[in-house]
Amino acid sequence: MIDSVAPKHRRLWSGLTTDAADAPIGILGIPFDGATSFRKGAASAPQKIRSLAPHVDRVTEDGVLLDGLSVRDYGDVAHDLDWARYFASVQHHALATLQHPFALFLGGDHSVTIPLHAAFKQHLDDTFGVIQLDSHTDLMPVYEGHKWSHACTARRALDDLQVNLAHYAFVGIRSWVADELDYVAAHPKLGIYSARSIYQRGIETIAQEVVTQMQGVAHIYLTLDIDCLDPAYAPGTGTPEAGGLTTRELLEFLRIIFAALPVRAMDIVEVAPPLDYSDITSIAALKVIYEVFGWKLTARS
Ligand SMILES: [Mn+2]
Repeated sequence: MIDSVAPKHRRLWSGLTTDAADAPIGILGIPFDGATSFRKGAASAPQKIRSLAPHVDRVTEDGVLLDGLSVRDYGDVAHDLDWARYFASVQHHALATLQHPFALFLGGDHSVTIPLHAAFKQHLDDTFGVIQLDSHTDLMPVYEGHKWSHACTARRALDDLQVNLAHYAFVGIRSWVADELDYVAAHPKLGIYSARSIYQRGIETIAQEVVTQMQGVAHIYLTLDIDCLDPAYAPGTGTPEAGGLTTRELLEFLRIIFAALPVRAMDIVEVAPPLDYSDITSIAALKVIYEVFGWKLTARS
């Protein structure tokens, strides 16, 4: 009889899950942190975030009831010690997830975005724009001997997938590898929105500038490296950088972007539960996810 008193939402994704092929949202976990340069732990993020979801009811912060929304969770891409084979598997499973009108991917370190971007391009059979929330630009051609380092993610999209420089926006930047400065100086069309510019001019102004930059882009992929947040708001991440965004600023930025632009796919990467305190970082990711659910639901109705 215990079951009868358990709230309805004490289930995966607060009871919103379905097996329906036409669910508005598809979810895929990529528990991989083999490409991190500093501290590991991101591999356990998908399961940690899922485990926290049943503690949240199916309501957004503005009181939007999510009962009209369903999500299909494909689980996690199974581990494989062969890196190339693993990324091929990620791309394959991402293609299935992208059959849904909106795809949400849970990393993993930021290298997992490399096969996710490849899947997005393959699915669209078209080019796309990228909004990268991050303290780092990840613009290294090679890092620590590998082109698939999490420090190379943006460069893979620009060099290998021919994403238009003018359709790539970096938001929250405050840390560089010295070599990246030369690349940015030589490619002024890239949109660089520093953490300092957000502090000085306000997140809404910066969000509007990103909307202007992306005007006319038909498909947008949003990659959210949780280290865009200040370590006070997201201590559980492999390469934290002081001086970042608040969780409130992140939510307000995303609210403007999702209202104005065709974001078709999104990942949340670099959440590292073993490095976290009191699950602050996973809870921030979960907050973002439920707000995204709400924006996608209200956009449909
Ligand atoms: Mn980063």
